[in-house]
Amino acid sequence: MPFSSCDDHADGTSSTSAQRDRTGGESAAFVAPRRGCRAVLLTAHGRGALATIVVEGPGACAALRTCFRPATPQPDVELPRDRILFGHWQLNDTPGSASAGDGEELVVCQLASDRLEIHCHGGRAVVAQVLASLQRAGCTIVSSARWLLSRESDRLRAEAQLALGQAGTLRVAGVLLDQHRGALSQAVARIHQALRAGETDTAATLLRTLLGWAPVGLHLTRPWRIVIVGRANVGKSSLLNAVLGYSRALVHPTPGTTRDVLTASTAIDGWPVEFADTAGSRAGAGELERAGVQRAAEHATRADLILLVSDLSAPWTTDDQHLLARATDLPLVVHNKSDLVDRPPSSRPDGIVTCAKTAAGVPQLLAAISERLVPATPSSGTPMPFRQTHVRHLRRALQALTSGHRDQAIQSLRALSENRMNDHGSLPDGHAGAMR
Ligand SMILES: Nc1nc2c(ncn2[C@@H]2O[C@H](COP(=O)(O)OP(=O)(O)OP(=O)(O)O)[C@@H](O)[C@H]2O)c(=O)[nH]1
Ligand SMILES: [Mg+2]
Repeated sequence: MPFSSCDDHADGTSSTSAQRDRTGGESAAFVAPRRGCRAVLLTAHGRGALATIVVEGPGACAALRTCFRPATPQPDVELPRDRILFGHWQLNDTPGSASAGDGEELVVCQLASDRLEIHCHGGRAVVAQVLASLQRAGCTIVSSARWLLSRESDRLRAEAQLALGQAGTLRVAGVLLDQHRGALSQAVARIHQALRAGETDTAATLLRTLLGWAPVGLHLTRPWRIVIVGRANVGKSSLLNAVLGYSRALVHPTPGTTRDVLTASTAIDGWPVEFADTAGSRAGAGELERAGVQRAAEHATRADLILLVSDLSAPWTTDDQHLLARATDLPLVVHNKSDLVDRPPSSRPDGIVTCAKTAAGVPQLLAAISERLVPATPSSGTPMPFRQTHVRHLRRALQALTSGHRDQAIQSLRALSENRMNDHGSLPDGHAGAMR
C-alpha cells in the first residue's frame, strides 16, 4: 500500500506533510499532524465489494473535510449526526501529479463528534488512496489489530474478530463468531479458576479438551491441504475435476500428463480445503517428469491429508505400496476406475472405490475426507484455540501442570489472555497478514 503506517511514532503523530487541497475546502497543505486523530480500515485486507474506514479522535471531521465534498453542501465542519452523506472524495491532491483531480464517489456518516465512517469501493487502490489522503490530512493510520486491541479488553475476542476477516466459509465463520462471543475466553477463565482453586485434575482435563480442538481451530483461517498422489495415469486429475465439479486439471490418456503441482480451493461440508494435484510416478520418466514427481513428494510432506489414488483395473504394485508407506500419516486410499472391473479385487488396502469418469463414489470420498479432517463435529459454542500462540500457551500450561508447576501454568494462561502487542503494532505470531 502506498501509505505508511505512522503507528510507531512515540507521540502518535504522522510524519507525512500534507499537500495542498485543490477542492476549495480546508487546505491539507502543511497540515499539522492531528494529535490523536486516527484512521483504520475495518474491513478485511484484500479486494472486496465495499470497504469501511473509521476516522476518529480530535480533528476527525476537519481531516475528513480536506478530502470530502458532500453532494449537498454542508455549512459546518461537523456533518449532521447519523446521516449518510453521499459525496466526492478527492483522491490525489498533489498538484501536477498525473492523477491529480482523480476522485471517488463514496458515503460518509458522522456517528459522534469525533468519529466518522467512510464506506467506499473495496478495491485495494481506492482503499489505499483514501487512507493516504487521510494520512496527508494529518491522521495516523492504525492497523485494525492495534485498533481492535485498544478498544477490546478481551484479547481473545479481539483476535477472533480479526480472524473473521479470513474465514473462508460460513461454517468456519460461525465457529470464529463463537470465539468472538467469548467461548474461548470463558473456557480459559474456567481453567484459571480451577487452577487457583487447586483443582489441578479438572484444569488438566479442561486443557486437554481445549487442545483437542486445535487441529480444527488452526484451520479456521487456513484451509486444510489435501495432496493427491499416485502412479501416473491412475486418474488423479480426473478425480480432482470430479470433486470440484469443473474441469480444473488437464486429463489425458498419456501417462505423465501432470507435471507441476496444481492447486484448487473448495469446501467440504463447509470446511475450507485446498486440493493439490501432482505428477504421477512411473518407470522411464524423463528429467522433467522426475522433477515433477520430486515436487509432488515435497508437497506431500506439508499435507494435512494425502489421497493415494490407484487404478482398480491394474494390479496393486510395489510402487503403490511404496507411496503408501512413505506417507507420514495414513493416507486415504482411493481405488479409481471402478467402471473397468466387475468386482473389486480383495488383495488391496481398504479404501474408497470411485469412478472419476462418472463421479460414482465421489460423495463417499468427500464424506471420508470430512471424517478424517474433522473427526468430531463441534457443537455450537464449542471453545477452540485458533492461533498457534493459543496452542503454544495452552500446551505450556498443560506441561507445567503435569510437572507439578501450577504457578507456571497460571502464567502461561495469563500470557494467552494478555492484551499485548509487539513493537510493530501487530500480534506476536503467524497470520501476520490478517492481523496487520
Ligand atoms: N474408465 C475410466 N477412465 C478413467 C477414470 N479416471 C480417469 N480415467 C482416464 O484415465 C486417463 C488418465 O487420467 P488422468 O486423470 O489424466 O490421470 P492422472 O493420474 O492425473 O495421470 P498423470 O497426470 O499422467 O499422472 C484419462 O484417459 C482418463 O480419462 C475412471 O474412473 N474410469
Ligand atoms: Mg494428472
